Amino acid sequence: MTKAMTMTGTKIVTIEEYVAASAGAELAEVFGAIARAGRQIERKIRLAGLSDLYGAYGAVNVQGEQQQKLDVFANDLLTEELRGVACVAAIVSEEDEAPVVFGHADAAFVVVFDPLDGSSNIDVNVNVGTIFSVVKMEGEVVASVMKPGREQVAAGYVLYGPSAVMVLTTGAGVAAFTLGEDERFVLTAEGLRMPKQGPYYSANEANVASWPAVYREYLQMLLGGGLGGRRYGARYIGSLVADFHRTLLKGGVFLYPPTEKALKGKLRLLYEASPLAMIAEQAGGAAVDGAGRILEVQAEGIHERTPLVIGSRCEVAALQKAVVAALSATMEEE
Ligand code: FDP
Repeated sequence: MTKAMTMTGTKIVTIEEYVAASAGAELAEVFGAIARAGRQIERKIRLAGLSDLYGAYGAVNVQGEQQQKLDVFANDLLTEELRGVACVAAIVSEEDEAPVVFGHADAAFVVVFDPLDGSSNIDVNVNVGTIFSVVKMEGEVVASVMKPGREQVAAGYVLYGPSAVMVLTTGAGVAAFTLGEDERFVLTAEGLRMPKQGPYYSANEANVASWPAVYREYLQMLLGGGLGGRRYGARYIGSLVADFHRTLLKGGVFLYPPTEKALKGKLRLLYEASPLAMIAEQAGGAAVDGAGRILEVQAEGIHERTPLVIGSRCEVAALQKAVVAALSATMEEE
């Protein structure tokens, strides 16, 4: 990883400046809007206990999940900030059943996002995040966002933790920006690389009994030193952005396999798995839905779910190999 300049260094680079230099002025405006929303969301989360912003909003979203007050706040903020950007044609959000179309003529992009991921952690003051993906507007909005993730123009997330960090890629490596006291996200690392193999696995092990056998065996293999003799430790926050951020920096694997109740897993393809997969690959890591690369999956709906295994190349490749072998053994039996 290349350490970028810090607030104490001589040169400070903001997100807008970085994206303008690496990917052009229009995309810089999109990131500027997300950064402004991220800054306000961070502040609301920090002060939520003082302003009665914990707890349920009283409605259920399209996923059938109880919306939290901060989910609604974050969704409204991102929507309104992005509405103000002329090159954004529409947004697709976890919290809205259908795309919100802005009516900007000849707009180049659609932004897809989960405004506040991990929201069951909000009330207990544990890290949450915003995940987003930028795709080209080509024809209809829905068709534009349902293309395989390899066609994303850019992707990123904001992690609201002890510090607020935005990690992003525009297809030329991964950079991280930290929210400073002057309310700007400034470049703090670029050229981030995920270790080839890591020290941790990250999964909700309460579900193990309902995972397919191949995932159970994979976990046993990790625990038994079957991957180069490494003894893995367990880490699970239950907030995807935070679990992914640790995996990006330290290496290892995060997995949310299919379960008996949720055959396609729990996580969403377009605004959770795909953007994080783009970041993982840009950092030298990998992401699969079992047998296949996440970035090749053709979506069938905007709120589609997918199993997700993401992290260091070594751990992800081992899982993928095991799933492919299990599938071909099943096909031979049939
Ligand atoms: P949450 O339900 O709190 O919003 O996709 C949502 C998500 O959190 C992810 O952030 C997290 O990785 C996962 O669900 C946690 O699911 P489990 O509670 O089933 O472990």
